[in-house]
Amino acid sequence: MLEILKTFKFPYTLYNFFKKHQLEHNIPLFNKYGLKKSYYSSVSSADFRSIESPKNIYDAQDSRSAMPSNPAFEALDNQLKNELLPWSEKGYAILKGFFSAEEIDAVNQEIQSLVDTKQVKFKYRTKIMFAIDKSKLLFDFGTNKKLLSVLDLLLGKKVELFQSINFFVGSQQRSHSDSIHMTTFPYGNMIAVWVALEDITAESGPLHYYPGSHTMPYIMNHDYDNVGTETRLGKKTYSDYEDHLERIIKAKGLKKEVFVAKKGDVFIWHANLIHGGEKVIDPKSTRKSMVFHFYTTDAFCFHEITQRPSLKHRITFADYS
Ligand SMILES: O=C(O)CCC(=O)C(=O)O
Repeated sequence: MLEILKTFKFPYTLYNFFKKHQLEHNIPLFNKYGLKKSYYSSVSSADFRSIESPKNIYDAQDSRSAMPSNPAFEALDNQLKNELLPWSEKGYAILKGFFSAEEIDAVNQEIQSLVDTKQVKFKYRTKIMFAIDKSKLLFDFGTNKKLLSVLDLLLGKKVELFQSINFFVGSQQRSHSDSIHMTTFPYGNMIAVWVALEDITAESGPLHYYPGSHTMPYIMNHDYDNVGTETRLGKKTYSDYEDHLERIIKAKGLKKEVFVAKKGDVFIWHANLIHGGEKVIDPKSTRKSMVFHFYTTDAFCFHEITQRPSLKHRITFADYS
C-alpha cells in the first residue's frame, strides 16, 4: 500500500506543505525561473528544460589556467594548490592527510557513541544518514572552515552543508552521479566530500570513480524514460537508472579508478562525477568513512527521482533543532 502511495506526487506535496518553512527560500527562485506552481509542489528537471543552465567558473574555464589568479587560491599552501589545480579536467580532488588522526579519532568516537545510545540507526543497510543533526562535533567537522573555503573556491560561490552519511563498511553502491539524487538548477551546484575515517584496504570495498565523467551530460528522468505524469512519478526503478548509466560507461569506454585512502584523506567530487563503492572482498573488513553533501546557496535544489524540492538544512547547528 505504502509503495503504491509513493508512486503518486500528492503525498510528497503534502509532506512539503508541512515543511513549508524549509522551502520558503525557493520562492524568489520560482519567480526567477518563471515556474508557475506553488513552492511546495512537485518539481523536477522537466520544469527547467527550456532554460539554459549557466556553468560554474571551473566548468566554463580550465582550473589549471584560471584558478591561480583567484585570491582564495593564492592563500592556500602549495600541497593544496597542487591537489586542486586539475579539478576541471578530473572532476575530483584528493586532499592527502587533510584531517589529523586526532580529529578523525574524535569523529569515530562520536559516531560510535551515537550508535551505542541509539540516537542514529542504519538505513539502506550500510548508511547512517544525517548524523550531523545529532552531534555538534560532527556538524562542526563537516563545516570545517578550511574545507568550506576549498569548496567555495572550487564552485566559485558559497556552499552550505546539506547532508551527511556515515559508513562502517563498504557501500558496494553501483556507479551513479549524485545529480540524480541531489539535483540542482543550474546543474552542478552540489559538491561532495568523502573522508577516510581509517586506512582503507583494497578488499574492504573502497570508493571508485571515473575521472572526467563529470563533463558528460547530466542524466535526468527524461534520459531513462522516467518522467511520469502530472500526478504520478515515473515508473522506472533505481536499478533502471544504474543499468542506463552502466551502458553509457561501457559505450564511452570510461576508465574506473579506486581510492585506497589513508585515515584523514579527503576525496572531493563534482556534482556529476560518476562514482560508487567497490565490492567487499573481505567480509570481515570495516571501511569507516563519512560523506558530506553540500549545495551552493544560490541554486534551486531538488531530488530528481522523487521530484521533491530539497528541504533547506541548518546553517548553524542550532537551526531547526
Ligand atoms: O562511500 C561509498 O562507497 C559511496 C558513497 C556515495 O556514493 C555517495 O555518498 O554518494
